[in-house]
Amino acid sequence: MTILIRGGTVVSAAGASPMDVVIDGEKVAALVAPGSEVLGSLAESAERVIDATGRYVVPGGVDGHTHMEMPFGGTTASDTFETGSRAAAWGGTTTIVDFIVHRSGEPVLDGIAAWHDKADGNCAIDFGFHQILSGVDDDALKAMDELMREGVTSFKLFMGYPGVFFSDDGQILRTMQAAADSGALVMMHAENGIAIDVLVAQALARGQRAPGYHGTTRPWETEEEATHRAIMLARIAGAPLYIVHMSAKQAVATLARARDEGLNVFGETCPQYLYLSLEEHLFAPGFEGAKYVCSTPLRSRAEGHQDELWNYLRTNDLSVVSTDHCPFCMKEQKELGVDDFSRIPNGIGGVEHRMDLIYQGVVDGRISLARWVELCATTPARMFGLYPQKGAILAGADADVVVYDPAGTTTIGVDTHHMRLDYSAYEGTVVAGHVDTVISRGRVVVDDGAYLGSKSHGRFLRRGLSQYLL
Ligand code: DUC
Ligand code: ZN
Ligand code: ZN
Repeated sequence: MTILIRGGTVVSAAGASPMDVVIDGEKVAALVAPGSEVLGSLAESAERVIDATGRYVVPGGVDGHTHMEMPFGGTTASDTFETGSRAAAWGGTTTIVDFIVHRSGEPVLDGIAAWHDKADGNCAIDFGFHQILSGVDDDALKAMDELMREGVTSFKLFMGYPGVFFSDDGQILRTMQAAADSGALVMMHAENGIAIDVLVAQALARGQRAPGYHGTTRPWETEEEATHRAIMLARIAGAPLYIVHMSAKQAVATLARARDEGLNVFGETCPQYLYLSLEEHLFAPGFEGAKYVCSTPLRSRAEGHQDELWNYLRTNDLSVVSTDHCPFCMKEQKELGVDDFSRIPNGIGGVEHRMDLIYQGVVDGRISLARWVELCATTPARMFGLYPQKGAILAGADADVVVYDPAGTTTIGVDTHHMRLDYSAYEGTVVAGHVDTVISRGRVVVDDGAYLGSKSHGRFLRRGLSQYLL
């Protein structure tokens, strides 16, 4: 199908300009200056013309951190690839990169087949995989090369969750050394899980069982210490490092210092850490706080973490906003921890709302329009070896395009969202901006409030190396 998007303002990581976009089949064919003579004939031959007057035309969002159907915490994340990718599309995200699970002692290569079984033919938008490696051993190190050949070029390690996903410092160092040789990207869950387990046991012994104690038993020091240690190990190995879901301002300050010293290290944060807090959400009355149990935890607003994270996004000390989409329903899932916060499955669902919540940062004067696109599409595409196929509207790129109405508004809530989740972490929040039209590889999947996508549309993306490698 040929589509002409006319009259809009195309926004890239470099800025915004009035431009018409021509889509031919699955690809962007051309960007044309308005008023150009070629437009007349294009407008006549296009099978569909979308009037984007007064709208922004932006690259489809790239969410580099999701957990569809993740078995975790005694249950399984509630969104399947089908339901979660549909919700992502509704929110203007056209690519996800999901994590293949591996647990200590299991054969690593069993995971990729299981993830293809879940995702292939069930995903409304294009998707790639990262690989989790737990308790790294020789089998895991060998598997890394095989996975790289399959287009899985990034590997997540955990300094938290002892006995489940945890790797010790020697295992982390060996993985980083292998990554330094192969060009793989190591992603780190930076929390000192050994110390956290002591604090959790002590809190429970004191009778502190409510969800809020999930936050107080994971103090900022446990994130900052692990962040520092991970950076030092990466420095020894000479490997790049990407730290996921950063929430503590002190940890990001440590990352920023390392970047200033020239180390090739990067940080990601998520909307929940920019909007939600320990006091208002995790310590909400009764069991309400369970909705907000995730790791790293929400941080104190009184201590100013949220404002500092926005600043770090503006200054590029934080490079990417992902969602860490890992939804668990209150009923029968979060409820597993009704008497004991340490049994509440860790995770928040948000794949649908990232573009809108970060656009609100533009409206609030925290980041520029171009930075919105850079944080939500262009940098994640580059970071995970998908650019320029994804992350930008360029001739020859995949036609993943969102027509975004800056004058519209979006009301977030369980009655209107499309995620398979029986609550919303942002219930009642009204944000500026509205996703009008979403195009995934040349197919209109969301059109003015109607869903036109299909679960068989999304294709697996064999990713290249991170484009931030030196
Ligand atoms: N943190 C979460 O909150 N959920 C999934 C895994 C993780 O690291
Ligand atoms: Zn994590
Ligand atoms: Zn995660």
